[in-house]
Amino acid sequence: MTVPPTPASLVTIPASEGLEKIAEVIARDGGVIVKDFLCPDLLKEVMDGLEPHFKTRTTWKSKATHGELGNDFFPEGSIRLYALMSKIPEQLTKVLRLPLWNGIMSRFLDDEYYSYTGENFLSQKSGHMIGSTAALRLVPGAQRQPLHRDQLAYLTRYDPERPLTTPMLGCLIAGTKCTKKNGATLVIPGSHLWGPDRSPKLEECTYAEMEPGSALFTLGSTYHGAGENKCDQSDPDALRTLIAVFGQRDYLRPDQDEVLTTPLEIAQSLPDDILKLMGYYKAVGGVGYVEDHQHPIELMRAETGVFGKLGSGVNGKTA
Ligand SMILES: O=C(O)CCC(=O)C(=O)O
Ligand SMILES: [Fe+2]
Repeated sequence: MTVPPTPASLVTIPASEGLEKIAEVIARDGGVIVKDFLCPDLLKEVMDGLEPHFKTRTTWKSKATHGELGNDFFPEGSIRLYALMSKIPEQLTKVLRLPLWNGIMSRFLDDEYYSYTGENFLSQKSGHMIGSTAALRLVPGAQRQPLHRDQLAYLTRYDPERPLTTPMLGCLIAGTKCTKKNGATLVIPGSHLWGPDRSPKLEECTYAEMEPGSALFTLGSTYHGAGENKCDQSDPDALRTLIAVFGQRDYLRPDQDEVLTTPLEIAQSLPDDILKLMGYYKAVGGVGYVEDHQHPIELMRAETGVFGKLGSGVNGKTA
């Protein structure tokens, strides 16, 4: 009989231990749980702000608009709220200003760079920005999510020469208790050092069980995924809610923002192949989405009715 491997464990560190220790563990294990990352008052403000929005949502239909990440990537039976700046701007502003959130993002995403412009030596340090924000609720019956590396959306290959280089960092804040039973995130510590040909196995996972206010930080290369919610409706911890505040390298975007700089009247008259070059469609891995992982053009069409249909698209067809 083969004995299943014992999963490596995920370390929990109180926020008060400070950035250095936290960053050290993330670099070593690919992730860490930071206890008391949000104080109870701010956590309450965030959750109170989210609740009315959750009420407007139904459970996720997994095959909706995100085939790029494979079928059933987002768990059927989860309730997902995206673009939190449009929903809880004041509360999210407070989270984004937390020195620890910024410190962790900065440590793994900010880059030092230099170059010559003529004889001039130009030294620069890049920063980080929001990659995406979401509130992820699992209700009883929600299915497990496939194990994945978040950086898959950016089509980033693992580079053994620079194992800690990732385009983005995950930050999942526990809005509720997260338990093995209600769907705590499954994580494979150490998997940030795996090459691209090793597939993640369930037996290698540990559960990121957390108290409200704790946060799970993961490198973009660390395998993880939402657990299954096996609770009864009557369970006091039946709902599992995480607030995702993901960061990414701030230079990962077009040099010139065509979508913002082109007036709507002009953009509306352009064919789809040109709109694609301008950024009105997601990239192949899914980055550049709006709302529930839709292409930006879908949002524009819903608002204007005509977007992308007036011009002649690729091969004379419109999308
Ligand atoms: O809901 C979770 O526990 C994890 C979610 C996640 O990994 C994702 O959506 O990328
Ligand atoms: Fe993920």
